[in-house]
Amino acid sequence: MSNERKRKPIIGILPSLEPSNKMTKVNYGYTNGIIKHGGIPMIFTFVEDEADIKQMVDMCDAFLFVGGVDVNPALYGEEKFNDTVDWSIERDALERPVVKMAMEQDKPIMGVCRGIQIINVSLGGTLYQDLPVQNTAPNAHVHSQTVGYPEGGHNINIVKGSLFEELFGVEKTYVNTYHHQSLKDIAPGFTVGAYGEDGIVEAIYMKDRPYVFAVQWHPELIREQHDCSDKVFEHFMKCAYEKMQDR
Ligand SMILES: [Mn+2]
Repeated sequence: MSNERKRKPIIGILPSLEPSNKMTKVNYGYTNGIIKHGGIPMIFTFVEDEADIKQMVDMCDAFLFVGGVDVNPALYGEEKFNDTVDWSIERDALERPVVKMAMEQDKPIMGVCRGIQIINVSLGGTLYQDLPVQNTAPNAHVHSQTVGYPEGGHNINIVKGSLFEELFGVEKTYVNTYHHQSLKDIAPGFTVGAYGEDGIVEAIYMKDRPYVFAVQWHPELIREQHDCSDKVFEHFMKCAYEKMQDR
């Protein structure tokens, strides 16, 4: 007789950092989205030793890279574009190796906002450093809404035949938007799954690993109002269960 329940996947969350307040932070929307769909969130700390980082990675079944500040442009071979560009040395130093280790271990990865950016850069892509200045599309959106959802967001067009069309079952959906940077060159192996109507990349995934994906909007903030955002978490946890190794 056994009363052991099946183990739930442990989701390593790469948190935000507020050095001025000596705090690491994660919005409840992320942890609650994971819990709702059957995972256990575990928040990383800012250890520096690569072997220590690896030990944390080994403990997790999947990884969530959350929103926050810019990515250091030196990581994709560019100089700082202007004074609006402001990155976290600590987050870059932790998240880059975690992306690479998670890929090596073939575990699911989800990125949100800064998350899509650090995943793209860590695997060879580049960014627009200051989107309001560099987005010269005639119909350029404001990607930093100042009012709540749904008033302040923008539409995204879902790419036909993509993972996101499969998940959402729609051609277009309205998302929130709070990002200073966005994807320029897409890292090798990734496919775009959604664009803003101004052409800005709003979602990517790997065709041969559909459990590695990321979005530019903030699904954790609108899960309860926006079905597609909840489906992002649902898909992530489904992948985490499927890829979870027995141990
Ligand atoms: Mn946007």
